[in-house]
Amino acid sequence: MVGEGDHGERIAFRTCPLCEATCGLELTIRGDHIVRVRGDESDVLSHGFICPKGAAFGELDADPDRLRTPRVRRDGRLEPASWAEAFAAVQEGITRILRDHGRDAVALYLGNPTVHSLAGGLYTPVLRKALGTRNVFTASTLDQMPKHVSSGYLFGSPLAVPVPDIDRTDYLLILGADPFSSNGSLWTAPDLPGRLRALRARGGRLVVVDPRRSRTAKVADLHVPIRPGTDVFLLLAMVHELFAADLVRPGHLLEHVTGLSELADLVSPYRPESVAQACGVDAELIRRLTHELAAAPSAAVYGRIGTTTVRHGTITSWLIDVLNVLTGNLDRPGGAMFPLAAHGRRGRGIGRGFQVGRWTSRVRGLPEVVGEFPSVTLADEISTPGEGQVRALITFAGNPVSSVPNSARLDEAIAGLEFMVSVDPYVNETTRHADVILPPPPPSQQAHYDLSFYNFSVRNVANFSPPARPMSAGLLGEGEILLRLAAIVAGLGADTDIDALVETELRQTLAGLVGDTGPLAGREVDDLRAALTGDSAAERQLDLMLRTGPYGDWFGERDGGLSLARLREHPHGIDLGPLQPRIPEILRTPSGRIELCPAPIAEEVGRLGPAPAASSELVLIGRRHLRSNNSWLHNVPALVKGRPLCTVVVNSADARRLALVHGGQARVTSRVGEVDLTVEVTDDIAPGVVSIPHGWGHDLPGMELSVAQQHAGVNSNRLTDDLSIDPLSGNAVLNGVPVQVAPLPS
Ligand SMILES: Nc1nc2c(c(=O)[nH]1)N[C@H]1C(S)=C(S)[C@@H](COP(=O)(O)OP(=O)(O)OC[C@H]3O[C@@H](n4cnc5c(=O)[nH]c(N)nc54)[C@H](O)[C@@H]3O)O[C@H]1N2
Ligand SMILES: Nc1nc2c(c(=O)[nH]1)N[C@H]1C(S)=C(S)[C@@H](COP(=O)(O)OP(=O)(O)OC[C@H]3O[C@@H](n4cnc5c(=O)[nH]c(N)nc54)[C@H](O)[C@@H]3O)O[C@H]1N2
Ligand code: SF4
Ligand SMILES: [Mo]
Repeated sequence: MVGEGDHGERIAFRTCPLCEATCGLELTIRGDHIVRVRGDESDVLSHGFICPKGAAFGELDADPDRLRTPRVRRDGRLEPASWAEAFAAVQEGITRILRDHGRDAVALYLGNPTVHSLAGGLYTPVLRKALGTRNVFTASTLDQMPKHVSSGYLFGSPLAVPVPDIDRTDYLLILGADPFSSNGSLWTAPDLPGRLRALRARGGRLVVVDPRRSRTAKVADLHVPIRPGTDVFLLLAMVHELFAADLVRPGHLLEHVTGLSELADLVSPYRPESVAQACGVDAELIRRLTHELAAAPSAAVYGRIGTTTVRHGTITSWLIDVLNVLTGNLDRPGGAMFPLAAHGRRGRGIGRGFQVGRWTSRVRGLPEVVGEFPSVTLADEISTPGEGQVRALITFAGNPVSSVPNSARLDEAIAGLEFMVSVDPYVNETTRHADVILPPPPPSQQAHYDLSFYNFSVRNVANFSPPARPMSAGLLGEGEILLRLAAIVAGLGADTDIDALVETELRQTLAGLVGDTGPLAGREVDDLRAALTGDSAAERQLDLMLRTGPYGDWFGERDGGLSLARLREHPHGIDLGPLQPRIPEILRTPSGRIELCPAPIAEEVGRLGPAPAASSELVLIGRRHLRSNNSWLHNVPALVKGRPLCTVVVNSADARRLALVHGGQARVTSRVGEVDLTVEVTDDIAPGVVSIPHGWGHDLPGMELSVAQQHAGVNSNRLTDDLSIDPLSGNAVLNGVPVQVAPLPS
């Protein structure tokens, strides 16, 4: 929504795309400039909350280093080019490789902002399908893939991820997440700090399990420091204790579960005493936590990065939901619930279940998971010669050279590619290797609707942001960029009439709906097509999804239902109410039940064996800071000012033992590499654990990030190990990496 104000200023409302919280921003725009950013007080979900990143939206949007024209490599240099020249270069580079070496010779890497972009959500699947390669990699295997696999086995659908019903719960157990810094993940709840404070103010209890006294741990009723990577044992012992103390009460879920007795057998070896040493958590405390959780009127267990990016991420993620089920807290108000997004679909309560490994990666033989391979093996596929070797790479909204373990090796591999094209606004660690860079418009010039995060939202809401500013001359929408790439790799050529293609697709979907037995049966395709609104193909597609969704107007068949036009009339969003129970409808398992003890998980627990003895080996974990976001916000002056954020945090006992001093320099070494950086000594981290944030190390040659380069820091993924993965999901192990730390002469 855009309104004219005094002094030629106007206000535009827009959902912030910078993290999963989806806060409403109020942008004041003068001429062509965003002159002020505030939280939108009327936003139905965020109610005015924003963080420093949202406040810097204007600066980020106007970043002088942002590319405003494509780049094409000529004589080794990335030079400005027209769109026609850029697409012609892509066509030439890719077509040759596809023709000579087949589809698997071209790999695709999709990065995190893909899920923050409407066009990315709608059209990266089109590109993926057109490309037809098995070599698909995404940031998911650096992040939450274990949760998808766990949900796949438990509920039959990798996307059925329950979220804590924070505003109604009495007890919240958080493991390995720091929402005070991250603002929540797989958990869309703007102002999580405020919501957590409200939980405590109404007498609820917050417990945080984390090797660090994180910002969230600092406000909790109880902080339980744990040895990194051992949550799996803590949780096994908690499930054991539920059975041993006769506290298993699935309640309303009882008729919807299978595998209870197999589960009891599986956890029987894990008495709290048998895991206490490995976890560094007292057996009595494990019992107390379990009894508190069982006794709470309502409760939710939630885990994030510290429970997924670890050696046993999938079984850890599975145990979290097992606890939610066994205490009767899954799918009930105040527990862990499944959102139903406005563009989402209700299920049938039964399905084909979940499967991995339909094909395997060429070099390491790693199973496909949700149609992709682990990002840790991208370097292997590029560097290992032979039939099926990756020779070209397409990156979309990704910075794998920064984000993937053993980044130095991946950097070298990518440098050796025959051809690379990146859809990205910056020349950064990764895109400096590209032959062609296709820049998207700045976020203020793109329409926005959160196709991803409304699936994890603590209330069902819908909010559409039209572009706040018209697209600058010389730019191309992200949807058009993706569709042109898709046309090229499909062999249709860069000049294909992509509008005609999407129109055909849209009409096919409509034809399916009118030919179906649903509410649109018997209606005319032409009438429905004429009724769709939207200023772009992506917007029309969204309109269709909203209108035929669970709250949709079904083209007039349902009074008061949602449509894009209706959302446009509500620039602060529409609240669709608190979360509602969804079991059994959401289940897609063959049994139509929650499968508590799926075979692949039981086998993995079998391989896990007993908890190891206490260890004093030094291990590395990460951390996030409110002013940062992965690798790409360090070029905004407001977000990097002040003391450097990229330091190694060390416990005071370790510092004494290793002769490290606060403010001094240290060298951190792992199996794969080493980095030198400043030491911070504190007792907010457990002994035996050190922490370095990821996303830094902006000092590689050929980058064009003038601010970030002055605040380079070091890349923690020069230390993380590409050979270390969670076996069930292929997810990278980013926490609990063995390292040595030694002082450097000052
Ligand atoms: N050691 C360690 N490593 C980690 C993590 C960790 O905790 N520790 N965290 C992991 C996690 S959770 C994640 S999600 C990954 C992220 O991994 P990646 O997705 O590979 O990295 P990002 O830093 O998010 O890079 C985003 C890229 O998108 C570009 N971009 C920004 N906006 C847009 C846009 O609108 N359109 C397009 N096309 N591009 C855009 C940026 O310039 C940048 O190049 O990193 C992972 N790596
Ligand atoms: N400010 C900011 N916000 C972000 C991002 C960002 O980079 N900066 N990134 C976004 C992305 S892509 C994601 S995926 C989310 C992540 O969201 P969160 O998971 O909430 O993010 P983190 O702050 O990394 O929290 C992980 C916590 O796990 C702890 N930890 C590490 N290892 C272990 C372990 O073995 N066990 C336990 N129990 N804890 C452990 C760490 O100390 C840390 O406090 O944040 C999103 N939001
Ligand atoms: S919390 Fe996330 S969505 Fe909200 S303003 Fe900050 S970056 Fe944007
Ligand atoms: Mo992430």
